[in-house]
Amino acid sequence: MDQHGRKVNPPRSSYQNPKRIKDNDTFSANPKCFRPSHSPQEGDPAPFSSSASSCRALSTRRQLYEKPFPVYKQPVEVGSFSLDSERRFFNDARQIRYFVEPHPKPDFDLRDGYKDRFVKRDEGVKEKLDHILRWILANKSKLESSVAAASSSPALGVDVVTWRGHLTKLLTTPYETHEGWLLAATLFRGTLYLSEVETEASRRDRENRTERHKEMMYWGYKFEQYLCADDIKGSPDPGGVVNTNEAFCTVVQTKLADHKLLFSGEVDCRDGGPKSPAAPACYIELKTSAEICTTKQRSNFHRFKLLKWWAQSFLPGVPRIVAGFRDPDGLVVATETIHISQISHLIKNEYNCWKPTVCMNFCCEFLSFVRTVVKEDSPRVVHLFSWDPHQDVTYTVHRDSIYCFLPPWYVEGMTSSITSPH
Ligand code: 0WD
Ligand code: CA
Repeated sequence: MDQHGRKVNPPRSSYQNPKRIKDNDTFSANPKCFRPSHSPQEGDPAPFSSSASSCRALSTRRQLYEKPFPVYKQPVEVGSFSLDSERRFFNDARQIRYFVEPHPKPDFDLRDGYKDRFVKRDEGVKEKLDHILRWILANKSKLESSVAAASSSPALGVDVVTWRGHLTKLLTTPYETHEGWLLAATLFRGTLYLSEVETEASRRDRENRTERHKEMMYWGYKFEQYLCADDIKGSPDPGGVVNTNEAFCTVVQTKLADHKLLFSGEVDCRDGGPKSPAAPACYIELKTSAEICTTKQRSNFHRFKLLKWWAQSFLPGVPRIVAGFRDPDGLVVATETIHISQISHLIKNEYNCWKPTVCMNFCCEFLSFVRTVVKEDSPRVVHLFSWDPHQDVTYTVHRDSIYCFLPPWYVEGMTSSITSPH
């Protein structure tokens, strides 16, 4: 089903009604390698081979994931939270912003304010899953009461808790040729928590960004300021300060095949119109990109940028992106609305292009792989999953290490019957 509840065909990279689609993923019996088989067996009752518990690696080869689109339930917003200008957490929507339609011929100067009206979040501070965990604790009784009725095994009623951004990285992995990733996994009270660990290469890149790159990173936030108002009837304030500590995050629940997911993602703004749909369908993702002047540039935009844009917004059920195309001096020359459901059509004439089904099947099978590997339920144990381009996903196990990421206040708050003040 799409965001409006209409039924759509599976290969169109949209959401599905799980009751209508048969989940028939199977895996090969190779004891050292966790690979999806090329030809799923209809009606196979066991998703894994009996030797799956000894799997050491997961292949990321695209061809292995060219299978029917897996069941991906329409994401449902179960809550939201805000981070203020000092990065303080609030269990409410105070930071939400409202989309204001730009002039068809905008003249936004994305460089404006870079030196004098920019407060940048300290990227050296690793927040891990902390904000999501705060939200879970603040909403613990609400989450647990919906589980009690279902009497399913994880105390929280979900199999996986993570950031949307981490899932985006998983979705794009089969097509990624430059940047690897590290994902820490901990099983706690039946729920798997996934938290990214910065790689050495990514830390080096972050610490050695050029002045030009730093300024261009600001442009995306400045574009948001030109299109967003703080109040439903307000206007954007391009003269204000851009502060990247501020965030509004949606928390959604959905299901990818048999994995119940709870994740949070930062949302740029919402449609505040009287006919706007309920969240997450009212949300709008804002993006900037270099203006497209040649067919080669158009092809690259389709093949590389739209993959990331699609993955990021498809996951939480955000239906549209408003893109600002800018010249090399940071002047926005055009804006365009891109509907997520149309992206698969936009790219279909590109040779050797990415496929939504490969992204979703890989993510699904990565989660199944993690499930077969991580058996010990303890906040003190971290399985560190590691991937580099052109390699398989592998892992190492760490006990009481620097990789532990579930904080004591969360472990205690979840274990006690009294709701924590965090
Ligand atoms: O600890 C970590 N390794 C990460 C933490 C990695 C990714 C995100 N985060 C946190 C950040 O605190 C951020 O507030 O998650 C929040 C956003 O989560 P997300 O929605 O799961 O992340 P993602 O989809 O990668 O990014 C969404 C937006 C970005 O928009 P664009 O249009 O550029 O994709 O969140 C912003 C950015 O505006 N963003 C961040 N803001 C501050 N710090 C960060 C970050 N590290 N990453 C993305
Ligand atoms: Ca954005």
